[in-house]
Amino acid sequence: PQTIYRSDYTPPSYLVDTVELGFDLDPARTVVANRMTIRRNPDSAQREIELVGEDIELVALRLNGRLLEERDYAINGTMLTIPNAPEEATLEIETVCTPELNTTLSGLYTSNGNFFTQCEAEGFRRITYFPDRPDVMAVYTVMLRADKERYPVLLSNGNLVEEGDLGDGRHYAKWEDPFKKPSYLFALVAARLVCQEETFRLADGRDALLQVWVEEGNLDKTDYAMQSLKHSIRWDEERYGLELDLDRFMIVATGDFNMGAMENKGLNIFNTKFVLANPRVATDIDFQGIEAVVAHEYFHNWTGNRVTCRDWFQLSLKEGLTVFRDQEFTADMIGTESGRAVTRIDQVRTLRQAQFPEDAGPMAHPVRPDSFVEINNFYTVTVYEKGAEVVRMYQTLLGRDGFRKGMDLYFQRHDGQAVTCDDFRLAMADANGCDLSQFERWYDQAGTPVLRFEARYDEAARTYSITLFQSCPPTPGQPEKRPFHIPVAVGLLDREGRDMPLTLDGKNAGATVVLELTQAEQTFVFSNVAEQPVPSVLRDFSAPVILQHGYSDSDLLHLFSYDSDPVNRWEAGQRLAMGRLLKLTGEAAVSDRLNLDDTFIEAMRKMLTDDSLDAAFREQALLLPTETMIAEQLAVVDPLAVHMARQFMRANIGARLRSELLAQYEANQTPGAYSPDAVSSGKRALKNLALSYLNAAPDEETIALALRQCREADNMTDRAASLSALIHARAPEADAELARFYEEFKDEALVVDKWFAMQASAPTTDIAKVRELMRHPAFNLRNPNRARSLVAAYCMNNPVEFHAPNGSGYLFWAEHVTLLDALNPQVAARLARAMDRWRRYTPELQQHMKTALQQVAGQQRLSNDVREIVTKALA
Ligand code: B3K
Ligand code: ZN
Repeated sequence: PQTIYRSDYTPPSYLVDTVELGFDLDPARTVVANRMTIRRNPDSAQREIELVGEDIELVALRLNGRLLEERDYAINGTMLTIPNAPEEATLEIETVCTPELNTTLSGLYTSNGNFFTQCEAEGFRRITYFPDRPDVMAVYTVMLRADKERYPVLLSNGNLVEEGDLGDGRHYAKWEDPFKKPSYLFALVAARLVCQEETFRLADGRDALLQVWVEEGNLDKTDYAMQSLKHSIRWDEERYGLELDLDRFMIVATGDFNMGAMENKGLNIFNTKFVLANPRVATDIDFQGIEAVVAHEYFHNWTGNRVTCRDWFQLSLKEGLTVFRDQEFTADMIGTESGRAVTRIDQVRTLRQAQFPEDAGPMAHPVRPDSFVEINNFYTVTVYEKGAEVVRMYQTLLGRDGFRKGMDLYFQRHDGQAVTCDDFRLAMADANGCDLSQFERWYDQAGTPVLRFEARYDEAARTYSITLFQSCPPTPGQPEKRPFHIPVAVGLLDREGRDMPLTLDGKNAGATVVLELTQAEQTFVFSNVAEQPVPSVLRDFSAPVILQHGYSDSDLLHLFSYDSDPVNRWEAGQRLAMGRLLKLTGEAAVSDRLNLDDTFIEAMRKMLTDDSLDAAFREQALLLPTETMIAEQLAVVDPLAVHMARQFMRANIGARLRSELLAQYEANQTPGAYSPDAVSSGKRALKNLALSYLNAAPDEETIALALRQCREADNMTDRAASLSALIHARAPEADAELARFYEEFKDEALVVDKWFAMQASAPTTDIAKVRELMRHPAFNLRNPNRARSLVAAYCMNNPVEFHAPNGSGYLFWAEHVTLLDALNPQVAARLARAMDRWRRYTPELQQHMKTALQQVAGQQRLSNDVREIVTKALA
């Protein structure tokens, strides 16, 4: 496989102005006619026409009406080149493909008999020969022809301009997208579907038609997606002055999809997981996911579609920015300050759970990578979530108004263009008259910066000085790092826990000040400091860094009780827990007599019972760091010891706070009709956390409680939580409840996924059990959601069983990465990443893991996707 370098970028040799596509849709043999007007790119030195095509059969090629013979062009692998071409030309290409055999779900494929496309990143080349790169933007017209009975609905990007009958049982629809777009935003759907639709008045007075398309029988699950879409349109108008630019906006759901959803112009295609919801089948988390993903894809219309990426190295230009926008939307939708904080805490948890490990492992890459083998491997938490943190830092440094000015300038300069992350950074800098050149390092340097501070109070001078130190560990290909430009939000708490008014450089700086750290080491001096404070550093998680703290237990308890910044208040609790979890892990490896101090339990008790705090916040504050997060703190990981330590802590909380947990369990019931709003879902979250702690130290009463909830729940959140509690408690009733659950929901694919995932991720499911589940009639490796719900859930969310000392989990992994790779390389490559951190485990486990990795690497036929992952892991 070939490595592609960012530094090798050259402009396309030819530009495409218009594309007319004609599809004769047939699952076994679809004929695609592509007629393009092209012209030589004045910015390119290259003179040949360059097209790419993959897994398609070329039938005919015409240049300005003349049929080309084989000697007129060359095909080399996926590349088709035409030398000696004129300045301007009409190029016509006819190809054939087989959608029903396309298990990769990239390009044109069928799902449950319906046609869908997925073109990002490089799927369009699986539909026709094309300069399939995002800096080639063209205007598309699409003609779809298909059997009328089987495919009554024919959709593509933009506006419907014509439809009708073709006689012979077939019909057609013609679509025009007035906006120039890169090929990765092309989409079509030909299907038997039904829709919920609505006209919606836009800010400028125009009416837009909004549609959510699903299979018949799912129309009772589209309300929330439709509502989320309307909220998203409104929000983008109000917050950024960005309007929907089409007369029609469609969302279509498919059960076979590699990721969450796709922002094709005017025709977003979604995984059913992020569309379908009602209280019976979807949890609070599912509702949240739908709102966020619908918003994310909608926001791409401006950040991604109107302004797109010059090349795939710039992916975070659209993804980091759009994730930031959907995060802000989610926070605004909740509205309250504490609600915002809870969403921020969720984001920090995601970074710690997934991005920091990625940044410290063999796949570590900058937000703007320097090279890749397979671009689909770079749709990562680094590009998305760290990318969003980078965008957030502009807002932290420039303020909301300054950030908005930067956005306005970005669109003013680049609407209709394919640009780079530098263009975005320059728009931010120029709109605010500031220099953001050092900020470029956030795009170029991989690894999570480590921040440390030393502070000194001078009683006589009434000054408090904080010295901040930064460093960044080496990552593959980047041994040395230069200092980052880091916004560090700081507040000082007095003895009573109140914020002290801050004076910096003689100026009043309020309760929280953003210190700009640009050197490896820098000192900031606060004056008029009346007493020795406790510093609250990195408030609101103002930068994606690891803060190595030197806090004493009493400092942390102080912050946990009083910090006015809810994120740092939560953080103090996490640090209190983490310190103990690490100690317990060390002890668990050598002894079975563990101990947890009263101080910690008392802090938890106080938090649990503090009714002045929202339930949602208390739930976050009581949730322990995950086993993955604990493992990241250890030089050598013994997953069993980590699991035992965390279980011990959970059981202790369950037993020692039993009466308080029971009281909160009752106090946070949500009677009446289910609503997914933040207050109700926060209550359910706290109630169900209480149930899970109680059942970490199970007895008849706690099991009876879970069983009653499982039998009486009228919504999936409560049903799933109680079933999970029964499984984890090893309750004798768990199996019967699992069976009843399956029977009740066996026709709801997304709920069956939950049923598999719940079992696969439970420490009660060992290798024999997971293999038995693989033989269940409802299991299907071809469907990505189902494969993830069982195989990936076991390999990634069940650490103690996956890392079984005999290596059985790793063999299971190797077997299924290989099987999946033959079907769907993208899904296989995600699963392959379960081994990323293999070098951190005990020597015995490492040996087994290496064997499994080598087993995969040694396969004759392996996709570039999986090969890149295992090669980098073994390097
Ligand atoms: N842009 C798509 C992701 C495409 C992934 C291709 N392997 C979804 C999103 O980020 O909105
Ligand atoms: Zn996106």
